[in-house]
Amino acid sequence: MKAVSIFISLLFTTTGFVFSQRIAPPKPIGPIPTAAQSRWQQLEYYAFVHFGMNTFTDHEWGEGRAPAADFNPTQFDAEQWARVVKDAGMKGIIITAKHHDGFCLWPSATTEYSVKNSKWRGGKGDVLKDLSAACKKYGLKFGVYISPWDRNHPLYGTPKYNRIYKEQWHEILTNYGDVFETWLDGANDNKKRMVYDFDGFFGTIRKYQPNAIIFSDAGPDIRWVGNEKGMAGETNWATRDNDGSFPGFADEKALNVGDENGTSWIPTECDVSIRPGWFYHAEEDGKVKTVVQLLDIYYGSVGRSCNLLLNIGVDRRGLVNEADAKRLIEFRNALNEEFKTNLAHGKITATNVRGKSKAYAADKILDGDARTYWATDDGVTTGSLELDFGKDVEFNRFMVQENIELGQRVKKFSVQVLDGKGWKTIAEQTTIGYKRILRFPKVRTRKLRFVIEDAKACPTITNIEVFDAPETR
Ligand code: FUL
Repeated sequence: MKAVSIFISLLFTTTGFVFSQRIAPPKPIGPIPTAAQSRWQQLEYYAFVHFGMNTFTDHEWGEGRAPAADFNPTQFDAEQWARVVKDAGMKGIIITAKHHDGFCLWPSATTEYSVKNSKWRGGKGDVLKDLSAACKKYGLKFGVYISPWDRNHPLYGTPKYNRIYKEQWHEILTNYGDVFETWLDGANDNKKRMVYDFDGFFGTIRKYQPNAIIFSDAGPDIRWVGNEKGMAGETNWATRDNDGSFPGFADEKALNVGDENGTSWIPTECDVSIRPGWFYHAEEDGKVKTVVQLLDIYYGSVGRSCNLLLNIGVDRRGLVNEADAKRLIEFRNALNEEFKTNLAHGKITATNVRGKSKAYAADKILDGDARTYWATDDGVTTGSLELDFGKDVEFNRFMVQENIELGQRVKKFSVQVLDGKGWKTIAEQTTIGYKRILRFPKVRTRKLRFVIEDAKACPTITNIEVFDAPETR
């Protein structure tokens, strides 16, 4: 009896209530995100902070020889970082707790090369303690990068170092509350060619914080985008063939676009710095990226289904420099202008609706609910939605989202508008994924068509929005 009732539901139609069979949702296709990956994807935009011994030696890659004592920020204030990041609309901070020079920003028991032997706060300071507390206070996620490459540790280059590195993760993941993302690269010493125990590293992270996302160029949870410019491929599959991959041997081209038929769900993260360098250098105060450059990065990352990890090099005072803070707020204001008013309202129809059911009807993409979606019948991999605004509207941005919980499906789509002579294609693209945003010259029209030209399986589209962004950019 129970089994039957699951399949029977009430459907409301214009003619009244009718009994109807519930139409089963599409079956997932290919790999799909874990709950942690889905939560991560929704963060979209968060901060990287490069801060450490390099800040005081003016280096990018310190050799691990500068005396620990030299780390001495004069006005260190993690809450100032958190306020700037929060006001900038970013969702969290990932800190370089240890860069290649091996200097630890927390008083690790694994080395003498840390804040405990610095002049800062008489050796009693702990950057991770202050920062994790500040993130908590401001409702931000807290994440950590520790470099496997360690140019200071005496055991580096021997198998014993793998234990040291795992112990460093253990300390970090058990002393500072929730860590949303752990970040590591495969950087290595050219001469020592340390053999890293990556499986052991990942296992340690999983053991102490199973919900933390693990970043490296080879995953396992999220992948590098293949460049440090903040630019995902125009085609960007969250799926990836990852067999045999390990951090440090990145196929940059393949990482940039993913693999259409990849066997793992490993979405992309775009790491890019707001200045030329990752660490703070006073001579770069005039080289902070412009709002226009940051918008290009936003469209090249978030606009291509990639999360944006925008780096700030905190300065020698231990503060986000005024020049960066100002630009981050200007960028936030610009984004607010870009996406001020969603103009996608009106009457919407579809060429095909799954089982003719209201549960998958075209209007599900206008309801602002990420859980509902328009879907077609199984096997129907092309089709379109037509939106009648009811009056002429002007716009130059188009946003579309797939229901990635059922796998990434769309391979090719286009956007058309009705002008005096008929339907005109204003944009054509390939993948969608979690979110795709297109920019094009302003159009004026009463009707818009969103056309799926090709998909791996029946499309599942959760959301469409259009915006009229300022023309000055
Ligand atoms: C790379 C490092 O070598 C750079 O210095 C920087 O930290 C960047 C984010 O990751 O692997």
